[in-house]
Amino acid sequence: MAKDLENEARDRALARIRAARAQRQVDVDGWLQDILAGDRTALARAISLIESAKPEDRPTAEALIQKASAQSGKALRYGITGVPGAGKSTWIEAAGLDLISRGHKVAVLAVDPSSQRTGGSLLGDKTRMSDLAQHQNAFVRPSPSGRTLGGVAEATAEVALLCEAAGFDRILIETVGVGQSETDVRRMTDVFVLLLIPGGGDGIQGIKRGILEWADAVWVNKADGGPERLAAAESALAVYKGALSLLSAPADGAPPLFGTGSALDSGQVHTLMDQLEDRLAAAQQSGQLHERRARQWRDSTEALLAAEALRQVRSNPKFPAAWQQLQAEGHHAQILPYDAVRRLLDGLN
Ligand SMILES: Nc1nc2c(ncn2[C@@H]2O[C@H](COP(=O)(O)OP(=O)(O)OP(=O)(O)O)[C@@H](O)[C@H]2O)c(=O)[nH]1
Ligand SMILES: [Mg+2]
Repeated sequence: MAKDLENEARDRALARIRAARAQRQVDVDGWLQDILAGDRTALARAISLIESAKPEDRPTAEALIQKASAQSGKALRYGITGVPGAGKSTWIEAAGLDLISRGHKVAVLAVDPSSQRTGGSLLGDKTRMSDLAQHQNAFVRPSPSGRTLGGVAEATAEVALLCEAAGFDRILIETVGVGQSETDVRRMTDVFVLLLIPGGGDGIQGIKRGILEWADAVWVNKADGGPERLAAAESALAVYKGALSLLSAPADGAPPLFGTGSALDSGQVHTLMDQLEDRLAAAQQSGQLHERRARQWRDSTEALLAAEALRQVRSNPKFPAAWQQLQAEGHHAQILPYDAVRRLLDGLN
């Protein structure tokens, strides 16, 4: 009798768990339906979940991303980088409005690793992009705090995917071009725009070599306000072209577009957008875009694999002692690093 009661209680508990699981399942599906139907609140909530630093939020976030990925792949992604204050947000607002006038729906995301320190520059960005932010065919999302579980770039890629599922067919991603983040952004965008400013010291303004090689368009911004500024912009562009000619052929095969202009001049931005959209259409036709995405997929997977392999090695119980011993002896014994790595890995097995 007692046994029966026990069994009954257990069955009831199991049924409750199953129901809760099913409920969660329904939630994810319903949630995704809302996102697909264009519900902004549902999208914003999903993005917050992706950016959450709580491990318990991760399974739901992953379930959403997984399901949403079936609806994505059709949007085109722009990456915009440049030194702080180059005019990226201003340019994006003009470019975004231009894309909307062509019938597109535009999502703007920002990767700003510094925002953790400064408390977020995106509040500023939202004000700067006020016309775009208020447009019904646009979605402007403040940058994640940098406290997400994975990297900021990974979170941005996931957010971009959700935005695609929500029907945004042009995703513009702003990143400050002075750190690692822009290389990550390059890995997830179909076209990469570098903004420079006139008179920025050595002309390439501390922009990393990788960015120089990968820019699809280089625009010296703030070429307005008089002949002196125009001349300064032209000379900045000349320095840049000089720097680029020292490098090997562009990694993607297509030489970058060069220009000077003003992000405050919508006509000039429109002209550049014409060229970029034409390029994207041609790359789609020729299969180049497909190749680029395949390469991006491989690079991202490789980067993840490297990080995961390192994590596994470090979590091996024998690792701390072996690592310490190697550090204590390796240098004095003049063991070459690759030899040290081999010995270390052998010792862990
Ligand atoms: N004269 C002129 N001013 C511009 C132009 N583009 C941007 N600005 C101004 O430059 C300042 C910085 O512009 P933002 O668009 O915020 O620059 P940003 O690169 O997004 O800046 P961060 O996100 O802080 O790195 C603002 O005051 C803009 O109004 C331009 O083409 N010409
Ligand atoms: Mg900005």
